[in-house]
Parts: sequence; C-alpha cells; structure tokens
Amino acid sequence: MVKANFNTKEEITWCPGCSNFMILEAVKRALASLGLKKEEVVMTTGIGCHGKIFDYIDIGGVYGLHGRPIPVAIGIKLGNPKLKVLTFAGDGDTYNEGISHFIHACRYNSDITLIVHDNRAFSLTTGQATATSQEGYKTKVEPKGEFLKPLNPISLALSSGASFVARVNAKNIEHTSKVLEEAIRHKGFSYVEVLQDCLIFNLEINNLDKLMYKVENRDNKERARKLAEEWNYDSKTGKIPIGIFYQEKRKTLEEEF
Ligand SMILES: Cc1ncc(C[n+]2csc(CCOP(=O)(O)OP(=O)(O)O)c2C)c(N)n1
Ligand SMILES: [Mg+2]
Repeated sequence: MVKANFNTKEEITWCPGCSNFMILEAVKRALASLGLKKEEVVMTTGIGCHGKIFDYIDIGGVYGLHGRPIPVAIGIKLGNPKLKVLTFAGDGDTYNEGISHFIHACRYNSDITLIVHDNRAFSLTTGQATATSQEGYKTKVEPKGEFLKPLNPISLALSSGASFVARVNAKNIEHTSKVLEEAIRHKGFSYVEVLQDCLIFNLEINNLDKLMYKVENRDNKERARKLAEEWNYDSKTGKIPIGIFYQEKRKTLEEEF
C-alpha cells in the first residue's frame, strides 16, 4: 500500500527558514506513520502565519476565523465522530483571542487534536505581544516593552482538565512527529504546544533549544504540574521540559453526547 504523502502544489509563502516548515514536516510524518487516509482526516486553522498550513496539507477542512479554530473543530467532530480532527492555531489565536475556547475544550474533552504554533507573538500582523510573550518584549505598539507577565499555557491546560498535554520544540522534527502521533492517537482532547522561533519579530525567544530537555510523564498530575512550573515563559535561563506532560483516560464529549 502506498502511504498518502499529504503534499500539495501550493507555493509556500512562509519566510525562508521559518520553523513552520518543520512543524509541517512533523505533521505529515505523523499522519503518514499512522497510515491515515486523506479522507479520514480533517483540519481547522486559525488566522496567522501558522494558518497558511491549510494550503500545504492535502486534507479538507475549514480555514477559520482568528481565535475560533477550536469550536469549528469540535462541531466537525460532533457531526462526524469517525473523522480525525486536527486544529492548527497560533498563540495569539489560542491564548489571546480565543482563550475561552481553549479552556472549555480542555473541560469538554472533545476527541480533537490542538497544535499550537507558539512563536510568542502575533507574527502575521507584525509581531505584537501575545499572552506568551516575555515581559519587556518591545514592539511597535509596546515601545517601552510588554509590561505584563506571560501566561503559562501548560499549567492552564492541566488545571482546565486537558486529558493529553504536551510541549515540543519545532526544530526537533523527529520528536515532534512522535508526540503528534501519540496526540492524534489519544482518545480525547489532545493539546500539543509547539515552541517555535520567529526569525523576524520576537527574536529574543529564539534558540532556547539548549535549555530544553525531554520528559515523559503520563498519569501523575502532581508531577505534571511541577514540570509545567519549571519554566514560566519569561526567563531565558533554567530548564524547559518538552515531551508528554500528562495523559489520562476520560469519556469524550462525543461519547457523552
Ligand atoms: C477577530 C480578528 N482579530 C484580529 C485579526 C487580525 N489578525 C490576523 S492574524 C493575527 C495575528 C495572529 O497571531 P497568532 O495567532 O499568534 O499567529 P502567527 O501569525 O503568530 O502564526 C491577527 C491579530 C483578525 N484577523 N481577526
Ligand atoms: Mg504567534
């Protein structure tokens, strides 16, 4: 059997060297490795640099509104629970504009996979600070630097009841694709936070790779919380755990329905 390669003929318009290329590659590898057919998978995307992925993976879906890819995905899943539903969203999409959807998706446990391209800026609109930008980040609209402290989305997901929580490094394609495979296989809401560099805007957050180390923790929520708190999205020192933070079995929204 020839595995689907999910390639499209669209010209890719991301900046040369953008880590979105790496996320795209990791997603395609995960889909191929799971042996999924194109007609079994569907996606929703937000609006932003990440959202362009809609044109670069040969599966159907809905190119959503900024901040709203999650409810669209849940609607699709409820309509046809046989589909694998992937949601690609930005940090602006997920942690600013659409944060209520994120929190409720964790509670609902709809069987969808959320992949957050976290470049820690509203990059498509030229780099304004998002909820995961570091304090002091200077932009055109925050010339004296962001004065707010960042949100820790991993801690938020855990406390909101997400049943699969992971963080990966976009540059580590092999590891990212393996974690994505597990996330897609997971029955329930799987959330994968992908840390990515932005080569144009929030330069300060680039190249944190040397601080990252791999973890794997499944059913120990206390440990998951501690791992989440090891890094607060602000410091450029310390250690940044990546890998699977937590996984639990729970009835899905579709089963409850
Ligand atoms: C409701 C709404 N608000 C604001 C915008 C403008 N807008 C388009 S893309 C974008 C930034 C997206 O940032 P993020 O989600 O982090 O994605 P990135 O470009 O960084 O991948 C914004 C604010 C919009 N399109 N719709
Ligand atoms: Mg962003």
